[in-house]
Amino acid sequence: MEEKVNQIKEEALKEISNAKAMQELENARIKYLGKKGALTEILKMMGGLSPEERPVLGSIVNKAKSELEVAIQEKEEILEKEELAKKLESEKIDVSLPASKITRGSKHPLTRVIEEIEDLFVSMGYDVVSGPELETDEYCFERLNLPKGHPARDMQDSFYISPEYLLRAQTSAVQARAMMANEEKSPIRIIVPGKTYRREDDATHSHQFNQVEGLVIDKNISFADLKGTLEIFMRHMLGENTNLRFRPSYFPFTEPSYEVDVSCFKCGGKGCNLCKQTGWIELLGSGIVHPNVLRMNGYDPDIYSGFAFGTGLDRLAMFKYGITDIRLLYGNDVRFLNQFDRKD
Ligand code: FA5
Repeated sequence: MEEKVNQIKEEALKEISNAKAMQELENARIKYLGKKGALTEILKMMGGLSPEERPVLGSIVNKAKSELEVAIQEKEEILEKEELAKKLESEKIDVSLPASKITRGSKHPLTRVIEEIEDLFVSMGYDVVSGPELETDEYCFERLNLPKGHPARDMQDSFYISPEYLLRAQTSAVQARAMMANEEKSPIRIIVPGKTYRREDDATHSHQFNQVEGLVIDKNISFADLKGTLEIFMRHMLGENTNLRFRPSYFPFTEPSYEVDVSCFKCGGKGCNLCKQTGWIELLGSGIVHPNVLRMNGYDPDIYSGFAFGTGLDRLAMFKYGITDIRLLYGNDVRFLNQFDRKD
């Protein structure tokens, strides 16, 4: 029996040493050490031996098994090294080549504009606040002097979720929220950048767009404060030589109301394609907070007055960066976005 074990062992060692690939080595392991392997089969025959012979044979077989295991492990290491060397040879990695460039994302032009506006207004003592995009009819319209059925609601074709809830059509909704949330009814100085939604879609209108709202409430706030603030705002965003033109307009939550045009920064006001030869570009709505709005949201209009404005951020970004179609801002095309990849 011992001779048989030795014979199997020698045969196995030969096969192990001749193995040229991992699979051949594995085949040898199964053939000799596997469940039905040659040495395992010998162990199974021990039942027919005398009690004295059994431990002797057991130890011979176990010794042979561990010798084969060691041989397999050693051969495995050799084959692994050989395979790695072969791979390195065939891949021919040139370590002197420059590493492939990691593409870095860049800030979206809208994010840049929002951050620029926030920095400016924070430096003037404003707070940046936000409100829900899924808004109630009450805050989006009713508390802004636009009761149900008011004809001015037609100017904002809105996405209603239910008769009471809609995707907010204007950040002005946060005017009412800020006034209601202020329990002491103390002065307010806020800007509200955020997403707004209307049923519109063309090169200059998107169903989802961004606005920034401004609201100041204090004692003795006048049109002069509104005008001065908007001049600082627009000159900061569009250039020091920007002029403003206030045109009387109508918004139910401000009285008087103005639409504000800025002098065309492309032609300096002479007239060009961008400003449709008028020299002016319409940019925002504004006005003096309507006494009804103050009253409805808990402020006494005999003590307090205020101004508010709301501008489309997308349009501002389009003018600032010369973008011709609003849909480019929402297309997620990296070729477009990469153009704004600056170091800041
Ligand atoms: C308003 O939304 C008022 N809430 C602004 C306001 C605030 C007036 C405070 C008075 C006091 P208007 O509907 O004009 O106004 O929209 C304001 C700006 O949002 C527009 O000048 C335009 O720049 C932008 N805007 C409006 N609709 C769209 C749209 N579909 N896509 C992109 N920008 C839009």
